[in-house]
Amino acid sequence: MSRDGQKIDRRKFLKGAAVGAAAVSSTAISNAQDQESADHQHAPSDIALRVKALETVLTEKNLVDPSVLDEVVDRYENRIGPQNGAKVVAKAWVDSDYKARLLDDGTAAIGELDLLGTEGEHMVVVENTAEVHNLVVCTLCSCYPWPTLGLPPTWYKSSAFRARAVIEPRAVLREFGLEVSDETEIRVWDSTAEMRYLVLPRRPEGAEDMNESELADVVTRDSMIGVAIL
Ligand SMILES: [Co+2]
Repeated sequence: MSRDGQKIDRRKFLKGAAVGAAAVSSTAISNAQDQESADHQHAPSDIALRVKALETVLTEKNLVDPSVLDEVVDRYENRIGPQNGAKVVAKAWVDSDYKARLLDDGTAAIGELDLLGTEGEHMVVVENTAEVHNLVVCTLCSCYPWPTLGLPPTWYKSSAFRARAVIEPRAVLREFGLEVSDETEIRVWDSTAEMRYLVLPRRPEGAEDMNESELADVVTRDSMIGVAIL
């Protein structure tokens, strides 16, 4: 679907949400959802509906500009995400000079690709090797490098992951299906508002003949957080 098509759908949906917000009636909300189900596979969750209703009210009171909201949503839905981090990783794999710059000064090297931004102004890149496996967490909240990885997954924000990643990283990784041998050191990096981390995973076996863009396609979000390998 084109971007314009999405925007039209979004507008249509806002009208449905407005009905729900104004009436505060479960019947009105379920009608809005039924209407929406005709166009979309999944009806929105209750929280999504509340957000949309709030957006509608703010828009009607001229407190927010809906075109600005559309721009923000489009940015995080379509343009900012792990595909950006994957570009950084793939470039580091094929360009050893770039890799050296990336590990020396992540912020500058990611800036070379124009991939810095809000919630990712100061970046440190840590390299997985045969001896060291890196894992990123934010023990305090959910600091995460938005420009290179998009928005953090739910489990990253969970109190269980935040607490246990530091205390028992090997057990946590095992639960993600990743067995790290006892000989491999696990380094856990605690993100802050000032410093965000990106893991440079090891290039997978059998990827020797791939070009940079093919390599970018095999890099996963989880491998750049450190809960998976490639
Ligand atoms: Co945080």
